[in-house]
Amino acid sequence: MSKPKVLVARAIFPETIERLAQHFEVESNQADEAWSKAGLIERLQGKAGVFTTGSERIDAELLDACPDLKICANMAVGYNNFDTDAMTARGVLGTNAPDVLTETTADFGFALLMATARRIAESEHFLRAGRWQKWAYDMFSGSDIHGSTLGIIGMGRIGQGIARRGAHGFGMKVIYHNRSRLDAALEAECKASYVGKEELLKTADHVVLVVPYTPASHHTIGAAEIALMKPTATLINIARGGIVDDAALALALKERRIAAAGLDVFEGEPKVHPDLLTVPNVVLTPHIASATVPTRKAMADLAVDNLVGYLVKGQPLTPVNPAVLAKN
Ligand code: 8YV
Repeated sequence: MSKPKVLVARAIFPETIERLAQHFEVESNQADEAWSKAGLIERLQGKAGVFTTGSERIDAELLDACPDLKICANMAVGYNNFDTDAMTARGVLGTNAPDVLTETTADFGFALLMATARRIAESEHFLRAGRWQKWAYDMFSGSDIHGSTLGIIGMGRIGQGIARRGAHGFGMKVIYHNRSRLDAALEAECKASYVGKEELLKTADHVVLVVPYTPASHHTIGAAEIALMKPTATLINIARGGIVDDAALALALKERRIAAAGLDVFEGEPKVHPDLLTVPNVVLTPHIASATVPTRKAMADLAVDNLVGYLVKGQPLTPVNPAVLAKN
């Protein structure tokens, strides 16, 4: 019997391709060419599955043009690149890659928080530029992490990981806001107290964003929300581009209405709002929160497991629209 065909949309570990090849006829993109939507659609003809990374938009137009497609396996926990309604309506399963990146991403959130609050990137640029002539008592004074108030918006697995690091490792007071409140045991474990969004913005010394992107979470932080924050506060976005109004943030940073920001994700990335590139009080990283070799391998493995699980064994591991399974 011939093997089902799958497409890997972006360059990936060679061992990921090898694993897929044990079960499927694989077309890959190891040259990491930038495919247009039409190019992606063309390559998806006859394919039962696609391995996506979060950059490929799977929408009604694409699905209608690819009638053989049964599953889109994202190598990412976020899946805002999927139009899940359109997928469900056409019986196409989507899967994501949760859990395997939680601790790595929480580590990075904390690293970005510390780099931002303690002005590590800004002072390093100063040093590299040969501008360090003498020590001064007020050189690059930042804000403390230990003992401060950490406000987390989005208290899923990654948010909880950040809360644990802050509360247990740095003695921070942790407050959070989320669509739903955690159960008491989980709140106690994270040493986190539930507050309204406005209270969080007004009282936190450091605000970390970890909410998934949906139309409802678009611009969770805009000019009005920034205006509520302390002038000494820092804002960290490791969630998704579009959760923050980047233009409003760039202006606020320029006018020092908050102290600093750390951003790993951007509206319209890989483009970055030009004003963010010129303000000194922001740390900018290119969407690398999950980027350690073991974690990226685990994410790729989970995407493969989902493709094999669904197309070969009939049972995916981490479906995002399980209604498709019920229909089958
Ligand atoms: C990915 C991410 O690296 O998992 C997510 O949702 O944002 C990152 O970990 C990125 O989406 C590429 O797949």
